[in-house]
Amino acid sequence: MPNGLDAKVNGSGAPRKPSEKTSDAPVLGASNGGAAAAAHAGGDGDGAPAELAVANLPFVEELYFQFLNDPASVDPSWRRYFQGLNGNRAGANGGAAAGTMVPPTAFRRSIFAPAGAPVVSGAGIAGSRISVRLLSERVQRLVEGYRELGHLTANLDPLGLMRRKLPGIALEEFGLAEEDLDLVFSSENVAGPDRTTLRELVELLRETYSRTIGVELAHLHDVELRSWLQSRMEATRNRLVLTRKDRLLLLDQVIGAEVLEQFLQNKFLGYKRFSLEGAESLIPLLERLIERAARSSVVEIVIGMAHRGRLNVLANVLHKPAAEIFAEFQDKVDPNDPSSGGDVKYHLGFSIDRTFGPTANDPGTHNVHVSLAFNPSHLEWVNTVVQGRVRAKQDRVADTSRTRCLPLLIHGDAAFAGQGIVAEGLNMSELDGYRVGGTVHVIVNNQVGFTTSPRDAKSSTYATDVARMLQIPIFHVNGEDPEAVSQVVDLAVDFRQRFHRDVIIELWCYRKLGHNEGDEPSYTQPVMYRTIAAKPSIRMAYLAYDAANPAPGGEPAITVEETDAIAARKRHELEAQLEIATKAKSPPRPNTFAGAWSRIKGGPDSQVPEVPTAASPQEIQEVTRAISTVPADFHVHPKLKAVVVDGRAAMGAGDKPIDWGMGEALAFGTLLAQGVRVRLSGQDARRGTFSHRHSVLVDYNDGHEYTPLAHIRDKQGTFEVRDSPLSEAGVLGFDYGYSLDMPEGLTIWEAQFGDFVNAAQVIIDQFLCSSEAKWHRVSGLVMLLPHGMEGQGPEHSNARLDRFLNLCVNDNMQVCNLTTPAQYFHALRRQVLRPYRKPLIIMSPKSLLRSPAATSALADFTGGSFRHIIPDTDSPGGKPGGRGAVRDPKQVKRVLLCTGKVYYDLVAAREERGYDDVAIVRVEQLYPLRRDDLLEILSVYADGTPVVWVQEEPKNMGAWAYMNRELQGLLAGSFHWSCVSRPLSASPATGSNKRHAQEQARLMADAFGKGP
Ligand SMILES: Cc1ncc(C[n+]2csc(CCOP(=O)(O)OP(=O)(O)O)c2C)c(N)n1
Repeated sequence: MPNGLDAKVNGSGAPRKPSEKTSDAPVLGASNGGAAAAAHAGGDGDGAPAELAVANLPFVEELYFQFLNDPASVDPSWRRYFQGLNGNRAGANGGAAAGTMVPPTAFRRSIFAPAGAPVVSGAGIAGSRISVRLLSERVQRLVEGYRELGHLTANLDPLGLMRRKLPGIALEEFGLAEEDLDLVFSSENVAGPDRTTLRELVELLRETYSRTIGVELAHLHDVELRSWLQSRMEATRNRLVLTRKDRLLLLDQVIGAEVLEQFLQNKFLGYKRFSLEGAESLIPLLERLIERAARSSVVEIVIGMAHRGRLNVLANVLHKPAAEIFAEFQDKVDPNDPSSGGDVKYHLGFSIDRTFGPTANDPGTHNVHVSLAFNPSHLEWVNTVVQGRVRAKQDRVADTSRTRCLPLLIHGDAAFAGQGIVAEGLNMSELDGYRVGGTVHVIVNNQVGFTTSPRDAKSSTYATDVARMLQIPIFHVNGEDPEAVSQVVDLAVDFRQRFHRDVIIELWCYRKLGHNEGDEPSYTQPVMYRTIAAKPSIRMAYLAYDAANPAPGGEPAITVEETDAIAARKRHELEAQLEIATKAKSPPRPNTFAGAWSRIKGGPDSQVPEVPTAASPQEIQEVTRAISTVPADFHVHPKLKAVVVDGRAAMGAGDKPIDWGMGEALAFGTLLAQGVRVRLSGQDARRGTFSHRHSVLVDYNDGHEYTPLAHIRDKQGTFEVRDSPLSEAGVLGFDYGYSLDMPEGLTIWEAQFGDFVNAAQVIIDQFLCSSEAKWHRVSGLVMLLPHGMEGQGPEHSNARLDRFLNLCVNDNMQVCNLTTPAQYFHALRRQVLRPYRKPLIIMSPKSLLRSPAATSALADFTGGSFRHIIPDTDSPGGKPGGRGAVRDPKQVKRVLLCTGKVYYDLVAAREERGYDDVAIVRVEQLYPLRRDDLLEILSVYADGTPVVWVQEEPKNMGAWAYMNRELQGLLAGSFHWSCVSRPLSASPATGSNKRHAQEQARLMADAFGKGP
């Protein structure tokens, strides 16, 4: 029960005058019963007592909070009243919601305030008798109000056109009034003095939270994060005071950006360049960010960004010689050199070593390697690729704190709000398998996406709202305030380095021209573009800022003439670069295979020799011992022990045929023993979707984990197997990125079922299959895509082999559909041991994982190598003696050519039917196809023998179209070439198991061509 209703406020001595319409405060405060009586007496029939309006509300509000926390603590008559409130979430049980109800944060929103009631009496609080505590609480709520909502009143939009959906902050909302401004309050929990007037406090809060920086913190649950940010911002009023020299530097950078755009416009009129004009502040922002990061132990930065302003970033941040950019505009490609002209200029990457020397505050010299990742047009899809690259770089140098390598992603506002891949990347940021120590995101909010206005592009208040899912601050900053931009950069970098989390900077600016330079933006945004046309440039805005906010030390303001001189110098430099470009014959070739890549090749498959991939018996034994042994105090699940521990020990000893899971474990283990790093990520990858892998064992008693492959020998490669979040696109992008920067490792992404891989189609199309052609970037990523028609319905049957094969050209990928564990073993080892990097797409098995037919002998691991095509002589029944054996190739009447699981169906059918004149040949690697090997294998059969491509997929899927393209001409004249498959179909498979079986029987009958 408040006892201070008659207290004097801060010694002002003026008792609060109660509203004449309401009960006198001492009466209200005298007893709960009295108050309740007043409430009832004044009730208007719907439970809203008129007496509770205005001046009494603080008392009733406080009593109500008390009731919410402990219903028994208030007088029964009050309790009855509160319980009876319409819509009272406390409910009939009284206090059912106690502790969960959020008290109104603003006085005007009190649930007791009658509609339309004035918020405070005209006399103001200072003139009233009121509890010191209550008033202080209101001040505290005001402080919290600014911290939580101050961003809503910040001046962010340089165009001044932004319409606010939510109200701003006014004293009245918190039960305070102008008259209270000179009262002194405790300000202990705000940076600065412990006591201050409300006026000073409000000024500090406004400057910190509502000037030209808006910061969103309300979603942070972690008090440490909030307190750190609040104290950093409040202590400086969220402003960095820059010296004249600093300001000149910023202006130099802004002018550099402006002059480049204008130069390109003049010299290459009509060319697309996706101008940065209107957002030139991005350049000083990035410059400061890179330097700050370099000074706080970052040695490598990987940037991902789209087209907007990219040429400017390349020239002015990455220091790509302008002559190279001009040469690209001049389109100086050698039409005979397939490696030139792979992508448009505003998608190209570049890298540079930047050095930052000593300053007054930092005596050190800092080097940082900055790369801009190659990028497709597809906005935002580079995000997780960059993060994967950074993770690999961190792993390479054992940067366990992940503070030495930093991902920096630059986004457009429409793209950030619209593309779902953004959410996937953000969700991955705190997961052990994908963490990179925090990505710095810069959203260049030019308030339009192509021609689409924000109201049609997002449902949220800010383009950045999706990032509120994370415990990270979101800074919004007006791009025309250079000191505010510098301040948020410092906060962002320091936050990332300290808390190892993502951080968001939204740079509010505008787009001076249309989406590209040929577009007329006033067709769709006439009002905005009239405002833009009348606006002085960012350079002028900076100058105006400098004049209005004098630099410390009484230094004179920077003059227009000074900036004109800078601009003239920069134009002169660009003229010289243009001359170099004009004289050059062709642009320089991008440097591809340097550093970690110097040992590695891309290009044609035939130019890189095969390497031995068999393991020695000792290596097999060593790995077997590791994977079939657990610590003495580890309790393997009783059902697993026989399969994984005892079973794998027997396989490794040669006492049992080796199955798929063991074959894979031996491939991983032998590579690890050789020091190779192995990373496998995918949904449920640790156990394996089909419960065949069990790479991480979980103690049956207490749930702790043991990873046998991490215990092969003291010095071995790192084994990392990760259950991924339920994403295909984001995770595949990440692992692809990882493979780019871990060329010596084995990096694998596994789909739950291959059918889901098309959720990541952009990564496949824009990166995996085309990055070498476009950007000279090669990847050795392995994709495991469970594939096979096994009666599981349309979405658990088909990894769309046809689509991968359709993308194959110029040896850009390898596509396999393997039939034995030994083949899988050799394919994985070959992928790393051969100094050749190409994505390897494997249609991986499902039922074959447990099929006794699909096993291999130990000798196939200690000898042999990967086989592109396997002739019939290696099939069960392919050798003389067995039922259905092919005795003499010359007697063969039909050759069945197939790939993957259907091979086993054909062998079983041949054996069942006792045919001895049908040969079955397996194509294990479909692309690149060894056509000569195939011809040689077929050469033992008589001319004119029918060669039938048999596939279980519908005719418009699987490998038929591709094989037909490859072989029709090759076999013409020698063999009769045809196809047996399921009929053409829109859906990959039937949903009926019965129908599946019928189709399968039919397929087998057709394959042998001898009827059912
Ligand atoms: C995934 C994708 N969809 C569509 C496009 C076509 N497109 C290019 S730029 C653009 C607008 C982007 O707006 P915003 O993200 O605000 O960046 P801005 O161009 O305004 O800098 C669109 C839709 C694209 N490049 N990528």
